[in-house]
Amino acid sequence: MRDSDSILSQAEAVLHGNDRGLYTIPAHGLYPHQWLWDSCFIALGWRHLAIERAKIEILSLLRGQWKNGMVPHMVFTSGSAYKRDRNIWRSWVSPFAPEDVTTSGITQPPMLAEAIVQLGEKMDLLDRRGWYRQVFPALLAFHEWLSAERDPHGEGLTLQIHPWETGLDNTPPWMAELHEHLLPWWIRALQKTGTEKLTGMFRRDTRFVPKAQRFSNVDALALYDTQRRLRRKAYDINRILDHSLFAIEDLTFNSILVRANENFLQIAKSIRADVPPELLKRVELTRASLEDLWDPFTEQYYSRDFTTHRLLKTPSIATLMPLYAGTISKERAALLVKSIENEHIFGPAYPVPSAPLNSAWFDPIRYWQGPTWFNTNWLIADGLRRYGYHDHAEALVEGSLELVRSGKFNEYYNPLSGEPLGAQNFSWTAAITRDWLRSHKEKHPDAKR
Ligand code: 9WN
Repeated sequence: MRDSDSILSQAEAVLHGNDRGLYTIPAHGLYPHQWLWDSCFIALGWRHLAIERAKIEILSLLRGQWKNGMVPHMVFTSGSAYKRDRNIWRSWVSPFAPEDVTTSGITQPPMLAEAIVQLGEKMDLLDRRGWYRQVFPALLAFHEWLSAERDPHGEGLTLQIHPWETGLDNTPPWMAELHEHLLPWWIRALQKTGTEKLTGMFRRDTRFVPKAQRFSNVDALALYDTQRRLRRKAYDINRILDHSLFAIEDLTFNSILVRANENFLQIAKSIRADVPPELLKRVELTRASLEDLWDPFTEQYYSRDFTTHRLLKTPSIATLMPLYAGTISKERAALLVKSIENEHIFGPAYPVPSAPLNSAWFDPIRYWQGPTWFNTNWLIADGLRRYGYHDHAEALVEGSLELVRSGKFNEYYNPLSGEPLGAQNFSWTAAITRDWLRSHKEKHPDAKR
């Protein structure tokens, strides 16, 4: 067993190893660019080490902001080595893309406001207000874009157009939709003849991580096919929706949005900035509309099809995200907590699995279909505290820290055995470890952890 000081310094070494000056890559090899929600979680780690560096992490993310307000899910590293990656996206096909950097053409869960507030907590009042003023225009533009472009019917919930926008790539509810309704004929044909296996040769990800720990070849083909269709429509939401591609009101994304809105309003209030009345109304509506995702029969929340409003009743880690939103009733929160307490659902030896154990999709090593991830644990622990479940939150943090005591800061872990999986020296695992240990020390200076 290593003590917390050595874990802290090992976590710091991971962050320094992945630091590219302006931003921190998630991991060597597999993830050599900047990602939206990664940088937000990574900044939580940097804020305890060097607040200026933490600010740079967020500001460099904003270099990629589109003229219409979208903060893209990836900002690409420059240089000829990554030409192929930039070419997959070709952000320049959109008139809204920035000129100085190339980016992806979709977004990711809006963790920006949370990261901005968490950084602000490390500053004195004057610096905090200066920081908030510096980032407010970009944050406002992002929230206005989310509301205008991603909630075209004014329903309060935003729609997502690619599984990558949820941050949970091959998560069961999206994959179930894909397999049942949206798999293109040519991928079905490859699948039928077993020839999809050949495409494995062209996959870059499985050069770094064993195949069984990533998404399947069929899923990989479908993810890239969907991405290419979005590119062909120049990432123009009207053209995309006209062709009824994937459009899902994702539970994780919208739960995070509810909380992001609260943080956004807090920032605006603290600097006495005006929030357009239309946006204020939408914030209220979003909070209320999250309840439309509740299913009284199975007593849990789900994502929803944007067009038909059908609930996609496949449970996943998203099921617990309304705890982080913080606006659901105590009674509903209690039902969610029960499923975390249940060792056959979300409570195995190393919680919280990205798919419940009693799901047909559950696979303890396959990416977002079973393994335990640090960022979703950070969100759930935070939500548990908001509902007064302090002991549950502590147990979850302790259980997660147990996973890194071996000194391995992996991308994800087997929830049954604790085995480290995915990419090694993964930035947000290290950053969140630092955040948990440091925040705990600040609150309990004499504690052993
Ligand atoms: C696609 C960077 C990102 C995370 C996502 C995770 C994975 C990318 C991928 O890696 O997604 O965006 O290549 O699979 O699912 O949450 O932000 O760490």
